Amino acid sequence: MPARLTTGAQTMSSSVEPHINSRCSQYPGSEIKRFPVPDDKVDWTTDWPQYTPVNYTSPSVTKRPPWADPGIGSFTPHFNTLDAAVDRTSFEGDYRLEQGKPQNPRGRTGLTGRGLLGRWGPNHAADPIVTRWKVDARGQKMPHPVSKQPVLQFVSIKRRDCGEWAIPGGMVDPGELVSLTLQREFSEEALNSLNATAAERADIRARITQLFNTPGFLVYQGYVDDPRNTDNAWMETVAVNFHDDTGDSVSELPLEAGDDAGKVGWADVDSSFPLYASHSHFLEVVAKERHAHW
Ligand code: RP5
Repeated sequence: MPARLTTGAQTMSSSVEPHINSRCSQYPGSEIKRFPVPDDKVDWTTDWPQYTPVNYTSPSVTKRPPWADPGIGSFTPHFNTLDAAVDRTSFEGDYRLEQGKPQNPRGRTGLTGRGLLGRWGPNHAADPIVTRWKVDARGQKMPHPVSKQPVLQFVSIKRRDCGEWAIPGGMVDPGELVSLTLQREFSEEALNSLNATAAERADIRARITQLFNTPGFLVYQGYVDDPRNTDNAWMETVAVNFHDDTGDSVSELPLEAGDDAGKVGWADVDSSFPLYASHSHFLEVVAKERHAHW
């Protein structure tokens, strides 16, 4: 079986909505424009003989084995299963193969090939959502002025590739347990930006380990509406919330304020804060679960 999360975490089902970022005209990091796919043509079951998607795989991908697969035809991948250490199963169920290539389970994207993604089919990521309560100088929870509900804050990073704020997620390495990916990615993002002594770093690392050893709340597992998705390659993630309820654990991490100048910081969980890919949806689930402002 693939290395899936096995904590005592709860889960919440997600509704299937047509992807939007995956059809955004300008393909990231390139001059490529997708073939336009209107809402009523996203579904593969809708006959559309005029569909002539652009084919694109970034040269940066083909230069990165073993992170990236070779081209179809030059290797023999085993789809819909654990292929050696590479997890080619999908949270969306078995995906179809068209002319030997995986077909995006959420429909057309206007682009074939892999774009910027390394794997044909699902590309598995993990998203650690680390939260604390927003408190005043006396340590009292601060209710939102409009909703009157307490406000959560989460650790957010500014992505280098697009400049958008995001959850500090990353790719699951072949054979890696998702629980390890969650902690590794968070530690890399949170620690790399810090001006801290070796002793401070050791303390921070210990706090992170302690928090990630508590059972998280499994927020979501499945397809991500990521702007890098294509007809043949797409992002999937496991998003887990680790919450420092008492504020005496990772809440004290000396991160930069969450403004545009910083690369990592505590940001208020609020529906008006634009986030990368499907990340806003994940935070909405967290806010509802913890009866917080959204
Ligand atoms: C998103 O891309 C996932 O939700 C995750 O946050 C991220 C992983 O990709 P990289 O940050 O490694 O590029 O779809």
